[in-house]
Amino acid sequence: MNFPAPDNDRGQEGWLRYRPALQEYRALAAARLGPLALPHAWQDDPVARTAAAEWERARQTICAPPAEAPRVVCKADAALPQDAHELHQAGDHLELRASNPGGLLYGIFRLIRLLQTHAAPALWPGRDAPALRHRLINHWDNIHPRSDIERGYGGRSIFHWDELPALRERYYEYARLLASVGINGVILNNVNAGEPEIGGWRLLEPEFLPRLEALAGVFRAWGVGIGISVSFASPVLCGELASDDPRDPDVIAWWAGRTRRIYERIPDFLGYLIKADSEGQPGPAKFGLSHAEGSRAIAAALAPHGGRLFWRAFVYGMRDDLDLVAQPYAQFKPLDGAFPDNVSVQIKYGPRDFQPREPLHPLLGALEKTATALELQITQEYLGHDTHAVFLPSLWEEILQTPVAAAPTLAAFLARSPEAAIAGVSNVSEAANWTGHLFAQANLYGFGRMAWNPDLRAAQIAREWGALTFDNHPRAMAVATSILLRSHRVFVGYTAPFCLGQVHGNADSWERCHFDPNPAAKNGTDLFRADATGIGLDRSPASGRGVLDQYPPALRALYADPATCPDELLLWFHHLPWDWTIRDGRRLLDALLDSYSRSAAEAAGFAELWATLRTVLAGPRFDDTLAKFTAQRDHARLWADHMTDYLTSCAAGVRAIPSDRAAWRGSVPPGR
Ligand code: BDP
Repeated sequence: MNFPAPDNDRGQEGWLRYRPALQEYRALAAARLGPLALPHAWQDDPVARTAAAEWERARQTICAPPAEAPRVVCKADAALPQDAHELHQAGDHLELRASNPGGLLYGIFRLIRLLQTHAAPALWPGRDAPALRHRLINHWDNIHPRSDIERGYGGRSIFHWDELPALRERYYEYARLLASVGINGVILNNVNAGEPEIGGWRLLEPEFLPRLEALAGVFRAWGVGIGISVSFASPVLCGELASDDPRDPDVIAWWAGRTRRIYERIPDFLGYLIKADSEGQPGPAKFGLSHAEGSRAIAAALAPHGGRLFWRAFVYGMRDDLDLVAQPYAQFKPLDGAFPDNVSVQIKYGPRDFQPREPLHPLLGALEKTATALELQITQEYLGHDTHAVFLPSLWEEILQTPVAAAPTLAAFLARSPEAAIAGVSNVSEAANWTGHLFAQANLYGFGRMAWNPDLRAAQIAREWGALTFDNHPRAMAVATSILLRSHRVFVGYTAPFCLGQVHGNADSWERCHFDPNPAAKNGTDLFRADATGIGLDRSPASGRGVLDQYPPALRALYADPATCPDELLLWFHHLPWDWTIRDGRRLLDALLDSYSRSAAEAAGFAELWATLRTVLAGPRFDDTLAKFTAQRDHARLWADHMTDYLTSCAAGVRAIPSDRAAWRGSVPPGR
């Protein structure tokens, strides 16, 4: 059987491949699948109309129901929570109740997913509601004059600001993909909005308003709001004021005026995202003000319109007396409750910077009087760009299920706040298949699903994505899930075993940044220490770094002792001798070297496993993905060899890479 049928999809259809269902399934399902009947009040609502059109597209292609099939009747039900829906069989027809048109759209996408995966009609009824109010994508896309994505590893931006307000078909398709997994907000540009050469601050200039308005119209129809990243120095950068002091009445009036003009044209505008006092971006520190004080003028400008300000906690450099990873907590924890109500503090999952693995950021779950937004990175900045297959829901599950100070898990902590948010840094670009590597689509898909339900498990998401992407083909699904569910462990195994970080090089070329290993450049800094005495960074209580003091007592006790600290976090918290005995009885150095070589071999196995699908999956998706797995195999080998040589030399007290090895760095091209 050649199913899924070979086709020319390069991956542009993503997981929304509406292919005809098997004959047996159609015989079972089609008779109930008439067109959607909208409640009177929603007849002209753009989101409800989108839902009806999407339903037509799906039901006709997947099941081709008979003309007399009873309508699927949608009813508005104010008793359901925002964006929730409930589906049940009512006599001869299906009834879909929803709180709002968004709830209807998500209900329709859920039903379509059930049809795509051939779920028996008895399994269709059900109720579903998002756990979090804000499910956001953050683009790190530059505006002008460049249209690349932060650091270049993400490819070209899908937004063409030079053409807007003229629209491209691709914007609609993108909004559709996002809505299908429950995303309801998009920040359009890079957080480094104050950089002159990438022009993010310009989005507040009047000439950009019609362009924003045009994009807002596209996304609105799919229930997705738009927002932008702004610079703290916008009043100055836009050339209108000499100061950006947030206490200055002119500055306050400037923000209010600019923001009002946006809302006049985009009443459902989401708000702003800001990176302040971080990596050179301006902020309130120069006025001696805290982040909370600095947020007030901008938050006040948004408040009358119901807008939100997402204020990032990715900051360092202000407290040089502290370990880098301890700085955000030290700055933000004392400000709990001091931010205006419409501010969320947006916190990366780990305290360092989106490493392949990190312990949970201690600020997550520590803010009780301030809304928290969890920031994840869907793009694989430190995880092999779009060359390596790395299924991030495995990492996110680990993070979301970690206990925090105020709740049994981070997921539970987030879900209990009415303004809770998850933001994911986008991995979407101009690539034909959106994400470069086909398997990176699984991360976008998985991000949406986990933002909707942070308790969802990676294994379920992998199965869903495999079924949707490979049209239920059992072998393709088995291969995909087998690779996906091992991929994060394997990648960590050949790049950062035992939480050894951050050994990626910055590289002289923009595109290679954070792609190749360069441990020699990072050793001896606050990142890691490898010398003749041992390896890892000492953050134990005895180190005096104060990092562990920021964790809840149970985690503090667990991490403080190298005998109880989980292996996967060991070298983050401890500097240990090379012959330290880890829990399974091996010497640390042996275990490290074993991890590199085994994991690189396992990555090579991904290419072989994928190649077994040649006969069932012939077509560009197969070929493009095989090329990616082959490059991953080679790059994993390079990582393993390089790290093996380097650590062996450190253990011998030499600390150098043999010159015949140094030459290969840079020989595997990154994906884009
Ligand atoms: C780091 C990136 C840098 C971003 C920064 C951030 O290397 O390009 O601007 O994070 O999150 O991961 O602001």
